[in-house]
Amino acid sequence: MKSALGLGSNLGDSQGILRRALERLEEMDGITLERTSLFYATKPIGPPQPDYVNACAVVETTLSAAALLDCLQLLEQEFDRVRLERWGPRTLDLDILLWGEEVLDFPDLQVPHPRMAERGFVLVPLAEIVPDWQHPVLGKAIADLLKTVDCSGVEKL
Ligand code: A4P
Ligand code: MG
Repeated sequence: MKSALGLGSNLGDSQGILRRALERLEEMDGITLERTSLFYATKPIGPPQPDYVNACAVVETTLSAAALLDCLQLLEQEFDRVRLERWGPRTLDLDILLWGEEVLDFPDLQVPHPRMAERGFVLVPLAEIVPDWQHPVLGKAIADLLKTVDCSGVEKL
């Protein structure tokens, strides 16, 4: 299965953390990193907090979506993520954005990521690598969704 992932960090050496997280992902059994976006400096959405570094990646995986989520959460822990508050600062946040063109709705996993279509910090890096991927709920390509959001707080690093 092809899956799109979102990466974010706004504590510590964020660019270094994202770079190492991508290396670690590639090392994991059942996950092949296919494409990685550039890194972007982004203004925070949510409570006041430092700017983020965001990126997206496309992986090919033999894992189930639940097993991929477990891997991502292990990786978050590896980078000492402290969960203080929802939408608050974090050393590493890894989200499953898309799972092929399937819709998943489990208590602990909703894909497409419920807030991805409103967020420039997701759509700008995602459109860079997979502009034609169709959002299965909205029925629009990523590049078209991108035209509908404010991207003023998103800048290439
Ligand atoms: N979960 C459900 N669906 C998914 C999914 N598709 N991918 C569950 C990953 N996890 C998913 O996540 C809480 C729970 O969501 C997980 O246990 C998992 O079972 P979390 O990562 O612990 O909490 P969170 O990230 O603080 O909450 P949430 O709601 O995921 O926040 P968001 O929507 O990810 O927003 N501003 C900028 N500029 N850049 C950012 O990256 N990120 C956020 C976090 C806020 N503002 C930001 C950014
Ligand atoms: Mg998250």
